[in-house]
Amino acid sequence: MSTARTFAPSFLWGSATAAYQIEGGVAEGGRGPSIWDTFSHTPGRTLDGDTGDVADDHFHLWRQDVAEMKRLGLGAYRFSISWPRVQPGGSGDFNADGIAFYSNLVDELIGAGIAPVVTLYHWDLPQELEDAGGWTNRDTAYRFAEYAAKMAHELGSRVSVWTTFNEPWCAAYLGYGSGVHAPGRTNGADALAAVHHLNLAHGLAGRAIREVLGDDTKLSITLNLHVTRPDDPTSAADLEAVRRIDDVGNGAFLGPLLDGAYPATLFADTAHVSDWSFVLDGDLDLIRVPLDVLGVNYYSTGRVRHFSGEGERSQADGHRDSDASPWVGVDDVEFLPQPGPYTEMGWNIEAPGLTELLVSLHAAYPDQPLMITENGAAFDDSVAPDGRIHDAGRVAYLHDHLEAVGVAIDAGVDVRGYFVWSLLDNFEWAYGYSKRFGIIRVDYDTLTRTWKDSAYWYRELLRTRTLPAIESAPTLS
Ligand code: PNW
Repeated sequence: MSTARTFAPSFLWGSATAAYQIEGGVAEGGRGPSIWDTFSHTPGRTLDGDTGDVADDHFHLWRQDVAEMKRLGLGAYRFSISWPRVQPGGSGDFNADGIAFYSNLVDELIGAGIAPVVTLYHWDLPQELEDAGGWTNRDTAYRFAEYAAKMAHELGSRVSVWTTFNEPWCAAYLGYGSGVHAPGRTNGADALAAVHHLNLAHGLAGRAIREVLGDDTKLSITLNLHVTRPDDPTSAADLEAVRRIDDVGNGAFLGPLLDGAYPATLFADTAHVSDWSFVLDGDLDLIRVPLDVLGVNYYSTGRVRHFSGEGERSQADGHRDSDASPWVGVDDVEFLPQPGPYTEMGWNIEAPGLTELLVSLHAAYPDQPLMITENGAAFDDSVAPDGRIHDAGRVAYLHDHLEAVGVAIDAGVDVRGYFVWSLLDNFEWAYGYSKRFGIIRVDYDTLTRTWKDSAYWYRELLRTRTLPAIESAPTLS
């Protein structure tokens, strides 16, 4: 039995979305094509050939969506800017209509008392830049910094937090390694080059934003950090497997962003894939900019063991099947199925993993404020005969993970806020519309928005700032 828990008045409560997942309007208002338009329109890339052409039609329904947020009582809204909407080719001319769309959205949010938390890149690279090499091309990092500076200039101090990237891990390893995300390339060396150029782009953009807006501006990046357990904690080989996944998955970003260096072991582990000659003198100084807050996306955990090379290797790492692995250079590690329960994504539910992650981040970076920029769950949310959506599984998931955040706060971790993924059901990348993460249901035929029980639950939580007690308190492992 847990007891009720009240969060501090300064704790930021929000919900999150991403441009390509909700906007639609892909050929409207002067928007250029992105790698996700190309990818989703390529047969076989997304489930049932789903695309973001219409999505939630947020491009037209944005005022209504902000009204829903206001009804929910959100303190903040995390959304992403579609780069090709504001700069169709990724370099050169900007598109005034595209910029106006986001400027109006920001004004509407502020008018509703909601703090805009902006992400500059949630995976929708302008196609023209991909044609020139995408994130394997160092030049893309400089183009990104120009785009960032322009947006800082246009939206200015109306934006509460500027986030450069959402999950560069996905952009690099799923986009260029396993190929299950756009641009769908499967080359380990390219994926590592993408990792570095995304890091570099973060540093260049962070500096550019600070130059435009001054030191008061709040700068951030959001990472999906991997909580990975050894199958046998007494096995040195399994612990080594965890270390390798940790380096490729977490250290490749945390290292340069917060420590000013890549883990030396990462270079050694991936030497057979890449010589990392794309890391130039001075890059690491450019990448490390003080982060006002580090965004943490958390959904699930992983379990690995050393793979001896014999028999079939299990790859139950929660990623959609691909012959190529996103774990570049890590050939002797096996991902094992986790015990349930699971969400519809097949991801295991393990709230204490979030406490663990936050506590370990705080131990490594004691002065670094943190924020949960995504947490949520896909469930089959059918509409009940009473017309409501009784998503008890999602309510339990959100409750237990907020409890896990509370436990971390009690342990001294500086967590500034929490954003539910997602405000609306939306285009779940390679899974198309088959997975629903929203606290608000979207009927894809009528585009009608309907609050699920979780939305009513979240509204009450935001009103009281108090997480009610539940019968089965999550236990810390
Ligand atoms: C995040 N993985 O994606 C994204 O930021 C969202 O756009 C997305 O809708 C949400 O989580 C739910 O999937 C991820 O394979 C996609 O580890 C894949 C992974 C992690 C996060």
